[in-house]
Amino acid sequence: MLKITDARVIITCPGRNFVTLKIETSAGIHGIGDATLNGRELAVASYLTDHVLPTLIGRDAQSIEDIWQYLYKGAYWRRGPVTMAAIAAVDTALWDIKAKQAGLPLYQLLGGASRTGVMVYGHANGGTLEETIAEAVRYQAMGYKAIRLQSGVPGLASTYGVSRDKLFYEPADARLPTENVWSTHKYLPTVPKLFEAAREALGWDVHLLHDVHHRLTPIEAGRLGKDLEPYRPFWLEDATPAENQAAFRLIRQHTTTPLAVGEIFNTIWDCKQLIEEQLIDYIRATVVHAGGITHLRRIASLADLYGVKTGSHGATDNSPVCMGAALHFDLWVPNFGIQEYMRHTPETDAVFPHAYSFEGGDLHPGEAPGHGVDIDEALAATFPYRPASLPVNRLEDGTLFNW
Ligand code: EZ4
Ligand code: CO
Repeated sequence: MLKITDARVIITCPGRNFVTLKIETSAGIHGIGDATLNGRELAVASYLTDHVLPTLIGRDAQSIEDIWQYLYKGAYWRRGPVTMAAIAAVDTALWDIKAKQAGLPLYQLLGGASRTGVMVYGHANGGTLEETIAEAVRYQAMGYKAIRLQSGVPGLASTYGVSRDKLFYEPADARLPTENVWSTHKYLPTVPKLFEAAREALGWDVHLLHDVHHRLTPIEAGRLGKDLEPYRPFWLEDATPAENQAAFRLIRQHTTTPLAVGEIFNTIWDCKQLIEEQLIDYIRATVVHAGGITHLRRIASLADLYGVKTGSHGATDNSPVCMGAALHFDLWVPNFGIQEYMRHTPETDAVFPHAYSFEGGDLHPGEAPGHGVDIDEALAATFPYRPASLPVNRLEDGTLFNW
């Protein structure tokens, strides 16, 4: 028995907000888990502090599965991003503790390394096609084997994925939601042009990706996928909102461009049909938003049966704690595809000292016992919480649209 003696939530804003759960045990071993839900941080913090943590004190930290089931079934109100981020934080912290107790890096407990490193993709973006290509060239020079391309759309003031600060994209940039304007008609022809220019500048060895960010109808997505086929994209992400999983049938009928979806999914039920009908190629569920290592492992196992690979979300709002845990998962998972990697700022890296490192286009989780990420609480306390919201999106006539 390794008793949970204390558990608390730490909120810090070293450039952007992070919610971190720290669990302490009778043996003096502690573990941490990421609980950050971008723009809704305090809801998860309250869920943990007010409802979950009081039930954890005195429990055996070694009973990861039992605690997961207790928090999932015991809430009665199952699923949802707030609940599942809270469960993920507990689960991640408990895996951290178990691996530290064993004196092993977490990937060893999962089954050991299946590969030498975790291929990641970086984000090249710019206001214009030319700017984006120049950024992509820079990423290629840094050693990236895979690069996501996002570019501004002529005639639109702003769009998803184009940042002010090139390396460190963060869309939650204002106290209240910024309002963007969207036009599918203006956007659709720009992406094939971007990919054509990218292949010319970067060649054919590098993998190229694009995120539609839920802005197309299935038939529009089928058209875009078809137009991109000559440039062999690695994937087209979030082509259409996925509440309606069957919608992907229509996209599938029209294109061989590989499809990725799932960064906002929180359970296996969100992707069951997508996987079983082989409507997607990559599942983007991640540790912090899909119930932790324990649940993500189930999603990946289901996906493996149907030839679907993993491609976990790794934006800057997934804290280094999530990234560390995800990299152990990625190093082990048999049906690994790719891992998204948006770099954190130096301030964030200082608050979360970590064992993972980037080399030659891959990340490696390192050999430190646990998931290899910790939190410097004294430093974290110098960056107080600052409310921030994700943007909203309207069509040119004012109709509220998907962001
Ligand atoms: O918009 O993480 O692929 N990455 C993404 C991200 C998401 C943010 C939302 O918090 O789509 O940029
Ligand atoms: Co995305």
